[in-house]
Amino acid sequence: SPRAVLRLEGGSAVGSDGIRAMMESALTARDRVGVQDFVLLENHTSEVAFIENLRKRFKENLIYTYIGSVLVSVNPYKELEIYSKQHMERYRGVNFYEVSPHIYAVADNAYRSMRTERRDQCILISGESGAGKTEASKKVLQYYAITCPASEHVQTIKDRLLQSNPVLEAFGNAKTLRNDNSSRFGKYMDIQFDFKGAPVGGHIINYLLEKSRVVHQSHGERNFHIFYQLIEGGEDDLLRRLGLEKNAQQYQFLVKVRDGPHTLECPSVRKSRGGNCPKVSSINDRNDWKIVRKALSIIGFTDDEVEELLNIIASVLHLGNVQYGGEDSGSAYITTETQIKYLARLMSPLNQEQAASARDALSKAIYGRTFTWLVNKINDSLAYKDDSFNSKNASVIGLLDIYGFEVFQNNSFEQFCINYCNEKLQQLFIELTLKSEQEEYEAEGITWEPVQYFNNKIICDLVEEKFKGIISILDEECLRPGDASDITFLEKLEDTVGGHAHFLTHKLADGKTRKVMGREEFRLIHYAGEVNYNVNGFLDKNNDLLFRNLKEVMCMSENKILTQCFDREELTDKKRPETAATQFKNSLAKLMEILMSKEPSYVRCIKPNDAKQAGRFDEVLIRHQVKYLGLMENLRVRRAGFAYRRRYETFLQRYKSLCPNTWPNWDGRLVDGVSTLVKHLGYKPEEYKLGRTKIFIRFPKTLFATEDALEVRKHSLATKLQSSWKGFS
Ligand code: AOV
Ligand code: MG
Repeated sequence: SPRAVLRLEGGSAVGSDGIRAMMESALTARDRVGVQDFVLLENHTSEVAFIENLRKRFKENLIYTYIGSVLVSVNPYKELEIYSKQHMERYRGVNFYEVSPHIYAVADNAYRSMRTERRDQCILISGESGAGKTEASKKVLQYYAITCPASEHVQTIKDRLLQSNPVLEAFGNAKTLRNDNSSRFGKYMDIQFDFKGAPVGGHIINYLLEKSRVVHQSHGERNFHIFYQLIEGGEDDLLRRLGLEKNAQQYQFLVKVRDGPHTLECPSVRKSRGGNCPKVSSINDRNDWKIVRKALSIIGFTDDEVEELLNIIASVLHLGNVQYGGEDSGSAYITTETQIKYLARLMSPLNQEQAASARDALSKAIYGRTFTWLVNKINDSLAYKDDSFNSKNASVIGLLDIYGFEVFQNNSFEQFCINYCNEKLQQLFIELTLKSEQEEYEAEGITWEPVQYFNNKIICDLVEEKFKGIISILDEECLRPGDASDITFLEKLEDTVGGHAHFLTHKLADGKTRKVMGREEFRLIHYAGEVNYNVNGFLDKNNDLLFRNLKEVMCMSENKILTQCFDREELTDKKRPETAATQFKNSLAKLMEILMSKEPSYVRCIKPNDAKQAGRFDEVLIRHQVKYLGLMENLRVRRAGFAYRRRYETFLQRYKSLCPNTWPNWDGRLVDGVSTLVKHLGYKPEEYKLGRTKIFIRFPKTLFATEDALEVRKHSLATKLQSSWKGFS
């Protein structure tokens, strides 16, 4: 109940000092900690009131608030004591509204819906970079691992599910300017449950790893965590075998700073700007190494496999240290003394620039494919192998944690893909929240008035439409022989989508130039903000080509992982592979289908400040997120109809003591019982509606009044009881 929760959250003691004190304390608690569900706000159309409520709660470390069934979460940037086993227990099997808002409530609710309705669920976590998506998804997984029933086999799966996180984060996360542990790949994880509700298997789908990070990072950012973990934490023996030194500064891929996206490297620049940020105060690479190494074993990697995996990681670092000089003839030669003779042979017909870029392409390919191999390997270990278990009969909860919307000084192809992915997710949110709300009213036979939304479909179309979307145009330039370049791509964009309301370049309609934009940039007006993309490198990254002879060498490798990553068939395959953007687009389309087939729960994460600091509530930043996440509209939709809805049995059970006709039991039809009850309570006809299975209450204050009446009733019962005790003694 809202009141019960108010007391719970406010922590105020409700003693036996009489009902007035009790009511007052409940009310002051509400003043202090705000409302746990935004639909209870008196002034629900006011953004000021919305943000004030968030702020009150944030100050009290109440980072979670509902909008109906959507959970809004504000990143506290500090450890809170709300994730213990006791907390988990508190949320098990309890109704959404009976306990204070929590990610565990969302997890539990999805689990129970899956169990009782036999319907697959998914939990969609969104928000910008650093808002807390990955942390939230880990909390959900931990909740299931701790609270779901387990046998010995299930325990193994639970452990593996949990341990897949540190491994994938080591290889797929990195420090960016926005987040010290930023996901650089998208992840969708299915957790499969058997008929007893025990997690018996899992499956992960990964989306577009930002592999360009392997060869360059912007100032203040890092390469993937695993490189530093290995160098900082790797045992001396191991490092010796891998030929690595215990000093990240030795490796060009770890110290190189290149600010622009895809700026061709220049040795002199590199020398003068060496030293990225190998150490980060919030990260303990040495310790993380131990965690990752242990996790690999738990997941089922043999020592040999781990060694081969690390061989690859080390090779990438060595590869990065291969450097080229220029000959008078223009051909490159390798200046570093390394044993990698094949590189010398293969790369010398290229000029210096080409050789460096071939080296980088190889490094990216090796790393990217190894990452996919890793995901497959984890999937093998999560697959349920018992023949008696038919995975088709399993119920599934899907967990989506992708890279959040991001804007940097310099934005390239990767940001374009990441932000496009966020557009798609927002689109899904719009469709599903609107749709499900509408469906509920329909199913219950209640008339409803639709609410106006900003629909970002227009931006999704701009990016993905056939023939005239940005990705199509990019592909066209990638396929076009001759003079196609990043700049001709930009020109084509101007010709084709120049007039689009969400697209801009430096060219103004009257032929003048827009000064704030570079000549190599286009701007997209995303749902979450405006982003300038520099087209430099778009074609290369989209083509994602690797010299054939480099592939051949990889196929000949003795490293078993590499030979699995580079399949010989690829060498004979004449078909042109799909471009990176098209692959991504198609995989997102598939993802949307998967998500649409499940019942969604939403977690909307908000980042409180850009400084990654605890206790700082940056109002401007938060207001912006509230706006683009569509939270006010979400609230309006929720309120446009009815603020509260309860199944008849739940409603009757809770309030039946308030009416002599329903107390202690109601024998007739539930709907008649509820009808009798609310009439007795004095509900006016415009305040509520009776659907097929639920009562819909329009205003929160109606329910509050009923809750108050319940408090009074309980109190008078207690007083009666007390006086009868007194009579005894
Ligand atoms: P993200 O997943 O949304 O960003 P994370 O989940 O990695 O963001 O959160 C960023 C950091 O915020 C974490 O490393 C924690 O330090 C802190 N944090 C987040 N949630 C909590 C919480 N509930 N309690 C305590 N600290 C938290 V990105 O992957 O960059 O889009 O791509
Ligand atoms: Mg993340």
